[in-house]
Amino acid sequence: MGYKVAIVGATGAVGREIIKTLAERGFPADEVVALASGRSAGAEISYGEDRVLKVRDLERFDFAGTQLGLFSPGAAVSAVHAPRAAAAGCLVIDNTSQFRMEPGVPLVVPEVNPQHLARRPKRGIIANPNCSTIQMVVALKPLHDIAKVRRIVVATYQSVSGAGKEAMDELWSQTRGIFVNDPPTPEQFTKPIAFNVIPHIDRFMDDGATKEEWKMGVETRKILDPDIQVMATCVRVPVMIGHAEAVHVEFEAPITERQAREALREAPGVTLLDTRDDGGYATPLEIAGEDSVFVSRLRRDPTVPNGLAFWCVADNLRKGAALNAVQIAEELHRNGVLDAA
Ligand code: 11C
Repeated sequence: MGYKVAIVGATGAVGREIIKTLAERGFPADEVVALASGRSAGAEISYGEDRVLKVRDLERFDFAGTQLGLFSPGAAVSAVHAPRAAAAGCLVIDNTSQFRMEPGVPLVVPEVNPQHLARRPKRGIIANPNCSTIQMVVALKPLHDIAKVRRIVVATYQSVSGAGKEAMDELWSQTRGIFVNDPPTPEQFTKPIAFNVIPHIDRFMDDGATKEEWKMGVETRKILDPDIQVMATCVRVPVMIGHAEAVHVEFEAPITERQAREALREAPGVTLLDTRDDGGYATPLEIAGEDSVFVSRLRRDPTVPNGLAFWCVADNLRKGAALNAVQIAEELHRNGVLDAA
């Protein structure tokens, strides 16, 4: 027998990707309920080849009898409805930043710390990390196992889909606007995003970092190792789907480039694409829709002891969000945790 699964934020870019991913991977769901704000109630979303889900109003939905909730509605909505769902016995996988750093809420990337999925967490909520953290820790895990990561300096190149569907529309209309002499008016971003790059994602914090940069540090420590130092600069680029990162890592112990290559070739969730010739590296345009974290441009960093540098790219809507959440659900299913709900 399959589960009753609720998708909260079903009409958003990530919500739609979650529905698609559940169908593609044949997740054992008997019933999938699409939930969103009352405004979207009645809208239709396809599920698999031949089914259509009619969106229902989240506010009116009773989670009793629903074993699994995949949430991606925005932090403020999760803050109210994830605990409500958990209290009704529904195990929540929350894709927002609302609960990630709270004690008692596991923050999970299945390739890195699946041990947290062996039993139902006390609060009934499991958090999905931020997309830019997920792809970095998937690539770092096999290297950390060899030589222990001490410090990371990372610059990100993040696509507009990370900021949602309206942001994707804004990139499209600004790009078009430039060709028809209609100057871009920024709404979703602080400056024009077409033909530009913007070193600002999420709000500024007291120390001058942005919250996106802060998340990369605190989340990496919670998932991989509490001693790792992270210095991040997060940048929005005019790309529709796929985040890229230039990652510079200092390790505790020596690690050769060859050891790193071998480990990355074997690592779950990683594709090493690095042939050191024209085009022998991954870019967002060609990996959109793929499940892997692609690692390219791996090389020694001779400016620090035990240093390596690499480039990594992943589909932020899939591995960075929907796929990671569905992989968490699959692992919970394999462990029998959902049956106890
Ligand atoms: C972006 N990484 O690209 C963000 C989107 O904390 O879940 C995801 C924000 C989050 O804008």
